[in-house]
Amino acid sequence: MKNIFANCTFLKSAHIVSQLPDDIGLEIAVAGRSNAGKSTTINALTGNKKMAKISKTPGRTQLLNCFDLGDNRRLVDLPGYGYAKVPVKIKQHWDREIEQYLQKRKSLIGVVVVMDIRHPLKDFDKQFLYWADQSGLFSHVLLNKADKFKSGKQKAVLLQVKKELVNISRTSTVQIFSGLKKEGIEQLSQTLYSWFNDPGVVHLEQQNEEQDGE
Ligand SMILES: Nc1nc2c(ncn2[C@@H]2O[C@H](COP(=O)(O)OP(=O)(O)OP(=O)(O)O)[C@@H](O)[C@H]2O)c(=O)[nH]1
Ligand SMILES: [Mg+2]
Repeated sequence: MKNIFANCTFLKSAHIVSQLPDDIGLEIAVAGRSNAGKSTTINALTGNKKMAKISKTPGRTQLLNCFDLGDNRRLVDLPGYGYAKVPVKIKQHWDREIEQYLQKRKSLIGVVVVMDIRHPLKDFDKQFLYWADQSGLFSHVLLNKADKFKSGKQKAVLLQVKKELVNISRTSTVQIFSGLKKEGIEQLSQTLYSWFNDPGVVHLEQQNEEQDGE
């Protein structure tokens, strides 16, 4: 299988939705609380430490950073949600832009939701996953920073999160991950491949359910 992520290139940064690349093809966004490791995840996935900027200061990613995977397939690194220290005006601007992006972007097929394994499924994560499911988007949860826990504890959290996810989203999947140690990359890339290769699956399933319910 060709590794499309290894051929990833930086496309552009958008301050506002209107600056994004044309809304054609297929796009996957990386979302999650500030500091959870979204940028680190993109770097690990693409094998390029400099692809997305990483910072020890939360709130670093304040733009929608777009990456090109070829054939009109893209990754988008979103600014973290739940970051309190940016000025209110900027925060409001971002909330509005990201909401616009998530609701209006036709090429968006799925979201990777990065969480710190030590603080999984915060309220906003749950709302986000619920919304993604209702909107017919794929979602995949990364329990990142797994290197902070021993394997037994990692598995316990995975089980707990799986249990809770059932009540939040019909389609969401979850895995243990460490962007730092590059653990779980294979499972993540397989998941994203499957979305790119069969982007209609979630939409179709939902349409069928709606029809069944009539
Ligand atoms: N131990 C450990 N630290 C990690 C891991 N992934 C990310 N970090 C650290 O967590 C911090 C935040 O990582 P980023 O990738 O910048 O997080 P982000 O979600 O993009 O943050 P914002 O853009 O500010 O929302 C950095 O100091 C990373 O080095 C991991 O798997 N393990
Ligand atoms: Mg970032």
